Amino acid sequence: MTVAEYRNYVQGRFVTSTRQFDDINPATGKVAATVHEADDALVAAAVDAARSALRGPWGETTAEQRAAVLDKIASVIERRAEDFLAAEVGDTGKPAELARSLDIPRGSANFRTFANLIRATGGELYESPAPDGGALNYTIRRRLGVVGVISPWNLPLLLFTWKVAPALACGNTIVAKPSEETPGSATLLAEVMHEAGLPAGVFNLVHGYGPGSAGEAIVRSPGIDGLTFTGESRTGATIMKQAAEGVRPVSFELGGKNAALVFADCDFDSAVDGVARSTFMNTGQVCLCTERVYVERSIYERFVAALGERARALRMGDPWDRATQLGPLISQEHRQKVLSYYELARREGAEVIAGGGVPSIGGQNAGGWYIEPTVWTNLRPDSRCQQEEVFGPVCAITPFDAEDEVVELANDSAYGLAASIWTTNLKRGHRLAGRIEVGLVWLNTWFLRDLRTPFGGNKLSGIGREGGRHSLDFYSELRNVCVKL
Ligand code: NAD
Ligand code: 6OD
Repeated sequence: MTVAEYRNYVQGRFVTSTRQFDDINPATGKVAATVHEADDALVAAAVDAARSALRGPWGETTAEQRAAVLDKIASVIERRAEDFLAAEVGDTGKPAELARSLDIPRGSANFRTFANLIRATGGELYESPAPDGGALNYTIRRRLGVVGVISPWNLPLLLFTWKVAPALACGNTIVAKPSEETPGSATLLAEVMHEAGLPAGVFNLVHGYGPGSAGEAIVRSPGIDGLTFTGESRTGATIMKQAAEGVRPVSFELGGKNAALVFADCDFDSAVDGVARSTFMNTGQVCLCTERVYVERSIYERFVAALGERARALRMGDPWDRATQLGPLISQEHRQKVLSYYELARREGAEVIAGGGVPSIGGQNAGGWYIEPTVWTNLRPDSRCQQEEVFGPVCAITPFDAEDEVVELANDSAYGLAASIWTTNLKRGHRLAGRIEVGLVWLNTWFLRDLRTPFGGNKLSGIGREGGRHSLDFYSELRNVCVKL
């Protein structure tokens, strides 16, 4: 098996370093690549390169010119889709079918969306009263500067490009770090940037870990004008403290402990399908995944049986096998964490309806970090398993009797990212959408995205919104010009 080599990309050149670490394929437990870790000096060089590039031709580009570059990047991603697929599946072990239908198309769609948006975005204009005549106030949009992008491992290409694309659309330059677990698709993206003719220094990629490594070096660098981060809430809190130095803006997409509310009048089969997908997709490693399911009592027993059945039927194994529905967890360490919740749930009195352990997988995937999809009942609302984000293929089901009661249960969380409501009573659906303390509500569906809509969370789940013009508002600053007429 060939072991790939992932290098940093600084000032338009691929750069090695003296320190390297292994990138493990979670579906086999074997080394997939060697990654060159950027030290403080290389991160500083990347920040310098990004700052100089702001003063170069990129700083003078029009929105139309940048949109054309973004479209070109999208086209190259589409042409190299199979390379991205191999990198993404090799780094995450997720089923190739999932990456083919979700992660890879979103990589290019993120660039196309923000290309179209920046072309169409205008400013505000006010005709204002003023002594001796009037005044005209208008806004112009100017880039934020050098943007630090730090992203997680669960949807590597999707989440990385979700931030890189709007940052470029607004005319910024970038120093970006993908997760140490999933450096592959970001490295390919650097090749794409090179091929698309992005001027040297506009996009810089550094590899490494968080604390004491490239992540912390980006955050601490005074040359970074704004930070956009997706990852754990705890990491967000650490980054926020460091970003306070220099009063730099942050955009945070953080953890979740998302609820599904299932009413007796739902379309039963599609609710079971939807909750199963929202619990188990990507082996539960999506920030939007459902971990708490509240089901109206009259259909509770039937729902528990049906979801348990779904969990037991899921096929795990080789990500390249079309029959595989569930990949491994990202790492041995993460599997240990999820298994510790499986143990804790038992101590907290859970009844284990399905799963709860490690499956036996043979062949070349015997060393992968697979785990059984799991369904719990009988957990108290204040139990740790109902309050803490597990980030694995698991949910707890709880019965409810009344609408007010389920709203209170859903809102009993330190997180506030997403919720899904399953009911054919649309009046009730709209009413509840306004009462649940989250940034995203899906009614009779889940993870159906329009990239123009605001995306983000409340409480521990984040700060700010990205998506559509909300991304442009973070990655640029508005300047008001007042003209006395
Ligand atoms: P993580 O916070 O451990 O790491 C995310 C990134 O931050 C990685 O690149 C890591 O190297 C870096 N990092 C870690 N500590 C750092 C520090 N002190 N300074 C600078 N960089 C640092 O998160 P993860 O385990 O990669 O991802 C899983 C988490 O991300 C889950 O909590 C999940 O809910 C959350 N997430 C949220 C969203 C969202 O949109 N809200 C999307 C995806 C994932
Ligand atoms: O769809 C998106 O734009 C997005 N940011 C999804 C986040 C998923 C979390 O894991």
